[in-house]
Amino acid sequence: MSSFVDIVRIKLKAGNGGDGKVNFHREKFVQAGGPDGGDGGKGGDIVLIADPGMHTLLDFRFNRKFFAEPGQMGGPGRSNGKSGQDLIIKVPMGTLVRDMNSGKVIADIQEPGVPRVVLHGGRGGWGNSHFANSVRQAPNFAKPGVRTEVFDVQLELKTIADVGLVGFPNVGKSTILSVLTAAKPKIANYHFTTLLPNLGVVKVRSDGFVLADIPGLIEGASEGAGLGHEFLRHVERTRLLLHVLDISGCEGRDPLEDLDIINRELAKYRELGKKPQIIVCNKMDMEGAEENLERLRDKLQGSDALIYPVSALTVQGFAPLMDKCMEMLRMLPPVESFEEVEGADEFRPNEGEPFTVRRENEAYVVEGPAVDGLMMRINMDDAESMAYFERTLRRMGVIDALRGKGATDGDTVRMGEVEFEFIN
Ligand SMILES: Nc1nc2c(ncn2[C@@H]2O[C@H](COP(=O)(O)OP(=O)(O)OP(=O)(O)O)[C@@H](O)[C@H]2O)c(=O)[nH]1
Ligand SMILES: [Mg+2]
Repeated sequence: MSSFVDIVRIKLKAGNGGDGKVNFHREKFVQAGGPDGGDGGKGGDIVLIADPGMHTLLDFRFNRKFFAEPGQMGGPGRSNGKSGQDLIIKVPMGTLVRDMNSGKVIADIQEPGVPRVVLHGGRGGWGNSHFANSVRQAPNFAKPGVRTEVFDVQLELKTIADVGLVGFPNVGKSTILSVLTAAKPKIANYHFTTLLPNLGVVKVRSDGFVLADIPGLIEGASEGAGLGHEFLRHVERTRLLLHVLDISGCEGRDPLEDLDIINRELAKYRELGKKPQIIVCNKMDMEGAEENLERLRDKLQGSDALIYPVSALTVQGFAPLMDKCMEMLRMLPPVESFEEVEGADEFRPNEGEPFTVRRENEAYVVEGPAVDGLMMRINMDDAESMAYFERTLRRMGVIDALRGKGATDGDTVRMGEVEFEFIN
């Protein structure tokens, strides 16, 4: 039985930005040349793209970590570091990407071949050539590149197939899948042979669609009987249903009643009753099939029900059925989209308040992404870097905010690992 995976958790990380370079131009007889350290390259993005040839998330079972390449460090002579390569991840159409931390859907991959950046690579740091000015002619510091975080995301496959085979156990759903596709599902003469959907690709001339064999449903499935909820969830993720009946009634049930029972269960589970369906009368090779087919036709006369008699044993009756599926799929919309968070393609989960100031005992604590970013870029042992630090704090409004909270000269201010005295 082919394994089927519809939810996986993976780790994603965009590439770190490359560090800026500290370098001074050197030439023969020129003692101290100007600063010419280049910038670090940008880290690679994490890009998702829908591959119409992929139908499961199986590949992700064995490969769970996707880290894009970092940007390279800047070089001398103002040469910039190479950008890290984007990491392109192929997923099946209809894959939802959910951030595990916030629980939000950050992307809903629907269209084939359209790349979606879900995590942006870190910016490269500036080389020391940027920090020269009339006063500071030999800056011996540069900025490190922006470090990126690891994200835990869940991939959920929303659409499993275009067409789903539904019906009571033992009516021949798996057998139908096996005669129409290359799939080799387990077939046996007992109920609930199939416990996970099996998928196969049906070729119809130059076109085709994905067919799913869904485990058998029973009365009460919509209330959870016989793993009903689990199975109906799979039915929900198809666009068209083939409602399979054992029209011979060889198990002693009446196929006309079977049809009503399953349709009642479908109607009770969300919107499944509204999903378009074709009635497939299987086991036409058996005794009693013709009579039951006539009864069914009589009963449904005047309705717009579509009825196709077939035999999976003798492989008869499938060509017109497949043509009808193809025709209907062309008209049917894709499975409805889930709501994405606003601007999901520009997902920047780190952005909140740039910084906050709070009092902790005798000290003032400044926290937030803007401060973290700044702390990463400065070099505490370097006077010029510290001067830059102070100017930046003023420009960002941190000094004003501290003053607003009552900080006066000599008070202790803490940022990350560092403590210093407040000077207004
Ligand atoms: N005579 C006859 N037997 C069939 C036909 N199709 C399937 N069968 C038999 O019916 C039995 C059940 O077939 P499956 O394909 O396993 O049925 P299923 O609907 O997938 O059953 P579950 O997975 O238990 O829900 C097997 O013994 C098949 O060989 C048919 O067209 N004619
Ligand atoms: Mg089966």
